[in-house]
Amino acid sequence: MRSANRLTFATRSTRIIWLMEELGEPYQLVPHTRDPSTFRSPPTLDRIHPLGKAPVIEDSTLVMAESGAIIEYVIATYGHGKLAPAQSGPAWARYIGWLHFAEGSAMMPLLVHLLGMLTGGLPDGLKGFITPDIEKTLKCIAAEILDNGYLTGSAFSGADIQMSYVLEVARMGKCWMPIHRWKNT
Ligand SMILES: N[C@@H](CCC(=O)N[C@@H](CS)C(=O)NCC(=O)O)C(=O)O
Repeated sequence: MRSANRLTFATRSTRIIWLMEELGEPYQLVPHTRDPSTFRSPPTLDRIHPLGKAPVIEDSTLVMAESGAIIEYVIATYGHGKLAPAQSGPAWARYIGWLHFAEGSAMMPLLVHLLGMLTGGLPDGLKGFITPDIEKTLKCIAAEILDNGYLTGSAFSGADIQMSYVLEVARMGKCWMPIHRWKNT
């Protein structure tokens, strides 16, 4: 693969770097530095993809954004059967469920919470709205890991890589706790 673009400072791009390392596939890492005052991506990323977000990959003539989709594409193209269950049956259904859940549902309340922390606090109404979602999300993840070891059963997969950054945001937002403690909540 030609490049996996990384926006410097703890970002979702770590998912793609981890994935490429797991697969042992060669890739070129291109760091982009956030604007220190706005914390947004620099114009160099807009020149690669109109969304101007990281991660974004370039593979031959393909330019692709959106981490979950990138993971699915990379595993289908370079996985050789690794890091995803076969494409049918309950393990695959769980796999795509977690892969989509990460950015489709789990990330939003956690990110709103984190942005609130970093910008002086959330209004009570918004806080009250997202807090139950955060609790349900984290309990659900913890239950799955405690029961099975990994999110899609006993095998490590791209879904674990995708969900790892959700836990990283929970950790940054001081909402995550050691896994065994969830049992008693
Ligand atoms: N849902 C997208 C989110 C991409 C995203 O928001 N990336 C952040 C870095 S973690 C970014 O580029 N932020 C800079 C900006 O929005 O200006 C994905 O999973 O790839």
